[in-house]
Amino acid sequence: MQITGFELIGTEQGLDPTVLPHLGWAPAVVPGGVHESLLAAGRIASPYWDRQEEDARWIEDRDWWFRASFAASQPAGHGERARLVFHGLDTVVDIWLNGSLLGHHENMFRPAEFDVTDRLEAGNELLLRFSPPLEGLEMSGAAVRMAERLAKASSAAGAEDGGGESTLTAIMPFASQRRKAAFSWGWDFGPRLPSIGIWRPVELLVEREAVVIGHHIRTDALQADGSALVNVLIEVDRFATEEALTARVELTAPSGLVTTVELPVENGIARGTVIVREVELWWSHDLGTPTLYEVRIVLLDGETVLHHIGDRVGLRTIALDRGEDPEGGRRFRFVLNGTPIFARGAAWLPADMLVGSVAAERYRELVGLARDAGMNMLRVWGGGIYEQDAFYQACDELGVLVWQDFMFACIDYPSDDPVLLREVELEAKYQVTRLRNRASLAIWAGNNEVQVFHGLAYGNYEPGSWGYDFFYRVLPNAVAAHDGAVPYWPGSPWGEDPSEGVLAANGVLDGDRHAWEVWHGLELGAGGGPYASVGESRHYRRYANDRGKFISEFGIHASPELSTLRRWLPEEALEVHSPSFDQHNKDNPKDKHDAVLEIVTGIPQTIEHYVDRTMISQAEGLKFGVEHYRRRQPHCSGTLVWQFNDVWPGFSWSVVDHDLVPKASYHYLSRAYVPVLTSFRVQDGALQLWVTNSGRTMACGTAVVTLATFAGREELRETIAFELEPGQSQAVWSGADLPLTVDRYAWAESPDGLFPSNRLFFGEIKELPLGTGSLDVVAEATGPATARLTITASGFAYFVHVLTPARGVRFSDNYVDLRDGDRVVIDVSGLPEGYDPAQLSVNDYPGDRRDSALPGRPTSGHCAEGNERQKRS
Ligand code: BMA
Repeated sequence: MQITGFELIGTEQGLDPTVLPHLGWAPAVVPGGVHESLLAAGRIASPYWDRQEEDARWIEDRDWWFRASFAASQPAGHGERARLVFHGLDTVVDIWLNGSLLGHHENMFRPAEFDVTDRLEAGNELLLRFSPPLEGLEMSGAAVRMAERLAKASSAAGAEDGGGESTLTAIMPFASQRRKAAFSWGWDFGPRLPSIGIWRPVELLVEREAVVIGHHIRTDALQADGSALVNVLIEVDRFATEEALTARVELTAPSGLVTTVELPVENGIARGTVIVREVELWWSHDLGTPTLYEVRIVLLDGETVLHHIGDRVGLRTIALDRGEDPEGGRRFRFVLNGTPIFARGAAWLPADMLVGSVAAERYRELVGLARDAGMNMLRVWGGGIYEQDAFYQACDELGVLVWQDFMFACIDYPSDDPVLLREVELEAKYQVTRLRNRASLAIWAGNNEVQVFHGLAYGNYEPGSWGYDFFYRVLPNAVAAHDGAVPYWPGSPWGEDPSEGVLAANGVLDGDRHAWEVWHGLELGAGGGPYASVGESRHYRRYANDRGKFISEFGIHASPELSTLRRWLPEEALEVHSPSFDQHNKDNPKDKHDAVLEIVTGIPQTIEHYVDRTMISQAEGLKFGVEHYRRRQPHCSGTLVWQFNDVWPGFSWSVVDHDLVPKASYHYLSRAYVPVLTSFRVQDGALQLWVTNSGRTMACGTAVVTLATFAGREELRETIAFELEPGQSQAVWSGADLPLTVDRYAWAESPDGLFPSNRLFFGEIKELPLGTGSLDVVAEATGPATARLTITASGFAYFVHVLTPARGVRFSDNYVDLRDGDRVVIDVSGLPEGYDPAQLSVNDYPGDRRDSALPGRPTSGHCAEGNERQKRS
């Protein structure tokens, strides 16, 4: 039974609880938290609107009490027990049942469970007190030293804001001692808004004699005859029976084929290997079907059913290939069902600052967007949360692999502290057990960037009280003991090639790396330089130096679309670097992008230009990076863009904004992440066409390459036939002595639709002779909320895009380039009912065209309404 109907109240600390009944309680959002409850009650305004974020700061300093009453008949029957399970409490909490203390808990990443068999009455009162999440913590001397060293080291590595006070130096030295999501204290992509409250369901479980407390359906091997060896483990807690028990396990394939096994329970465990014939494997969506089997587990005492549970699991093997790489160093390559893959994806952040109330539909939509962009892996970043079940369910069903960090990020953790150590042990066991049946789970990584930060500060990775014991003993042991199949990796990034010294953790010869040479302009192991200007040192061209084996972070900022900004900033703040604008950008300095924009597009002055130009810089940069890394397949075997989504409506590296509106980069990535990619590169003055096959089958086709001037003169046309093995990437054509000048472009297309068209320019975007053509747009309604746009270009049109009139509008394609006479058909869905598609506005870059006719741009009436709503909420 789920316990609902909670109420809450906030008080000063140290309040005498006997006065509580006389105070004014308000309904609480559970699962959810304090902020959500106060928002629903109209007691605080949206912290995301304008500069209201600081108005919510007081919440983290109060005590917050939650109460609920529930009826229960005391377990009367012989052999019954009752347990209260709090699946997620955020974070420092004392719990009372019927006036007596049940216990204290301070880890949001593992449940609090209590046997209440002898404490239940007919009517029960549950009371919880959440104390301020940082209460009682003192900054440790080690943390102070770390912060000082880091400030020095990061300015030496080229960080412009090195030495300034940040979450990392001011708060994490406290917060790292307590198991709460690190990002909630503010990060370089989000505000300080620490969630507090009951963030996962509360259940009362009445159990009889024995229950299944864990299960693991693990695919150990795939056999030549089309069957799979599946290891089945059932963990049983028998608390009131001495009888011989058995566990019956049934696996039902989509075809209807059932595999059944019955296993005796001995010492709390039933284990056995079963052969699943005609196995229907789980594949990532790009390589096959993410098939799931229905699982039913029944615990039996003779013929009597004591307990039963259900699940859905995928059968697949996953491994990490770290074999020798012929170009030097070691591979870092995932192998799914025996097939080496190129991981194409992004880093996943919590879907909102307020992690307890993210709807399952939001997870489904976000993961669906990732899948639709061709992504086959999302990395759950270590400064956030172990995600909600709805996230993993979406990944399992939609065929998206998960790189799972343990929740540690960017700073030393005092791993010698026995209380923290105990919490980490329990948390690791719980989370590994919780996620081990997820077909999507591809790897566990110890943390985000703890080793690199420690290495920067101290110059070594010697054992010590900085998390060493967690990342090299506790966490790998938990993965080995409770999973035993999914690989463990000590951190993201991590690498251990001795020739790279302290930079090995982020080196190019081994392991994964975070490529923050671009954007942050740091010197982190990929080499290159010296650079003529700050802009050059952060320019996306630097990706081309990177010979890393797996790039688990690389990113560039871009503004959300103007319609999103209008929903969260007041009209007068819609100016580049207005105080509200800058407050929605948490990276420092606020004009960091300018040095690169100056080179790529020119520095934008208006908000419209800011949106377009930052989107161009991000989209072109990520395209450039992904193409470079994919050409290097199989030496490089993965690109995970930083970052997929946003925790609030801000300026960040995300490719989908907080209103779930995709940025231009999302559409560029969709084209760069297709299984068969063609890309151009200029090598020693020659123009090369590359084909990269990341599919499971041969890629056989033709590519038509043209070289033309923007004015429309075609100077070269060649048809190239190619045949590539799965996993192969190679130049299939090269043209020497061609005039590769800024007034020309190269174009590749597939006559049979095997790959999307691609192009290469020979200068920065701002240098190209663009903007002389025109677009013809035909818009037709295809249903009450859908439309089709047919756009035809006269002259070359760059960055042609349709703007979204409302949240939730989806385009089958967007931000495309069209040559003279090219036509694109864009299907639009999710329009507001009855929306006239003729109102959709179509623009390109430089975009001045749109300043004349703007029928479909979000009208001020529409946005003003939205703004009013935000202000009121
Ligand atoms: C990475 C992350 C985050 C950070 C991002 C952007 O390395 O792991 O800590 O938000 O860079 O700076």
